[in-house]
Amino acid sequence: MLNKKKLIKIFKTASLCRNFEKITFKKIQEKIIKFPVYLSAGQEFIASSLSQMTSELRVKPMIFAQHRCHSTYLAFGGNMKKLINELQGNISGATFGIGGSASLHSKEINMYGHDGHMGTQGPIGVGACFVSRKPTIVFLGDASAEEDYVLAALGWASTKKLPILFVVEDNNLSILTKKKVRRNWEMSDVAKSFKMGGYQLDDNPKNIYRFKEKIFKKPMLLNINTHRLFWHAGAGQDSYKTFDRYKIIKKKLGILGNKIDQENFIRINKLWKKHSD
Ligand SMILES: Cc1ncc(C[n+]2csc(CCOP(=O)(O)OP(=O)(O)O)c2C)c(N)n1
Ligand SMILES: [Mg+2]
Repeated sequence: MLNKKKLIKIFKTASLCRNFEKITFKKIQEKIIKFPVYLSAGQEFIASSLSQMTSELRVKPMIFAQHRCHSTYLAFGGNMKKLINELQGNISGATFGIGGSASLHSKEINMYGHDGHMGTQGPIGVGACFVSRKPTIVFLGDASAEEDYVLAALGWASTKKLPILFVVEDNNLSILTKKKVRRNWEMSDVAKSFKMGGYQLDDNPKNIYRFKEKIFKKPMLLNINTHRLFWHAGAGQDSYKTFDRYKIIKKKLGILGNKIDQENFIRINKLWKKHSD
């Protein structure tokens, strides 16, 4: 069960991710960042909860993310200075200033940069897990999960009983196209049909945390419903009514929630200033 102490830890990580994206949003508007940026605000409790779970399990998984990966990188301990530099195209960036927002790579946290083709992280992650048998997390968008090669990779992961966790960050959108327009099935059912654990849940940390003891024992897929706060790419908002888990949990934590949020904002702002050209 997720107790208050652990919830606060997860919130601290989520707050780091959220404030990073909030400030990055401004930097895009100010044209300090000059290439496409995929903000992950709204979805940060997924990576934040999983990083808490893996650290409690004392597991440092291989991480295969996709384009919307800032929160994944930060939540699992990626260096923020290197991310700031990366977003400005500097050689001191996480991927030497040439990977950009979508392909964050970090040897320190075992995170493999994405190549930009939706869903390729599926078969690549399965292959890496198959040869190494190391605990692995593959993050997929709800649209990327639809790619045929992802489905084939799920089958192989199941057949070989790999210690792999597929996480579908289901924001119900492929750029602007809703899931119901694209398909009439769910990834959790696909996983079950491949004889692996397949679950449908929301991004409330207490619901994600429930899977702590189950992950990496056998292949499993968590389809986690979440909400993208900002545009697919760049700085803008599709709707001001979008559900915001961060706001709810911050409110629940009261004064402490506000304090953590403000401290992160000040700290990250300073860091951005220090590392801006
Ligand atoms: C194979 C391929 N087809 C199309 C694209 C263009 N494209 C980039 S992101 C995207 C939508 C991705 O949606 P999803 O996987 O749900 O991730 P989200 O952006 O919602 O986080 C599309 C169609 C691409 N990058 N690769
Ligand atoms: Mg999506």
